[in-house]
Amino acid sequence: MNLEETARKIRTMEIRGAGRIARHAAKALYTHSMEGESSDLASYCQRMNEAADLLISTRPTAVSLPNAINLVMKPLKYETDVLSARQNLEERAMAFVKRSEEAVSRIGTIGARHIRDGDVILTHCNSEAALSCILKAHKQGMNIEVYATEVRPRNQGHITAKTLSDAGVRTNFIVDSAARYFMKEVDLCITGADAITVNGSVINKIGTSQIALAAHEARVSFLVAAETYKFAPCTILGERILIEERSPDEILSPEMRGTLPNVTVRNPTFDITPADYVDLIITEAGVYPPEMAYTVIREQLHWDNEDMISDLPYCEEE
Ligand code: RUB
Repeated sequence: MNLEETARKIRTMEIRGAGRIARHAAKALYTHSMEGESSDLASYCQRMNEAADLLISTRPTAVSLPNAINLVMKPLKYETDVLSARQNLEERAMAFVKRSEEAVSRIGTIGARHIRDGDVILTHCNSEAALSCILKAHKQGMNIEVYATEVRPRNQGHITAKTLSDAGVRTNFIVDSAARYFMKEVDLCITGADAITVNGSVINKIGTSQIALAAHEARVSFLVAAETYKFAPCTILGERILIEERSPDEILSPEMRGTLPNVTVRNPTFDITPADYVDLIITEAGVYPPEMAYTVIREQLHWDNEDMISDLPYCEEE
């Protein structure tokens, strides 16, 4: 898949989910580097910077995207010749893809330790990292049952239900608004994350914060499964994560909206769950309470590198 095709598919959500978006962006940079004809370093850098900008512009919330691009692109500025620049960038891109795949698998192993035989688990949206924990527990022979939400308006819950069903996991498929109703039957909630701020707030699919609130009220644990590259270094500098708002067409057709002249349809794609409602964040580097987000950013993302701080272009004001 070339750069433009990847960018289009991320924008239209054919490629979706924070981890997948990051891996596809890294692969697109790899392909773009391989396919290019730049004979000098300056034109190669310009070409790759334009590619990075295009990828960054596709979706604004998942921090995995700028973090992946950052990891692949940033060392370019220290290169002195085009041949090694290309080779090193391509190696970094493929290393990121490998690291990301391994992280999801490792999160499954670590996350399964927090699931007990007989647990009923609620999950929201379609998260590879959250599913990795659930599927690992199932593979280990635990008798678990899952509540999977529908996830209006894009119905990502259908993918989750299909994955769980194919794996033989007993699954209840519910509308989003039924989450609180069923919470009394749930032992544990596990969701993924698109971004985690320095104060431990979790940005994930719209509706996540309501589920966390219902879990808190029912004294049900709320765990977040997320690779370390979902943590947002820019939030250390006080920046906020931009919450994507998608087209109202995803909720009501233009024809239907035409009959409702006084109605504005709002379609925020993600919401923010404050750290108070998150019990634990499961990463490939181990589990952390949300209060330790700063440590994760510092130790796992090496944020204190001057360059990284000085020109982080990837977070915008809410
Ligand atoms: C996907 C979503 C997922 C996170 C984590 O939203 O909110 O829960 O991205 O997923 P969308 P993963 O469908 O709008 O991209 O664990 O797979 O990275």
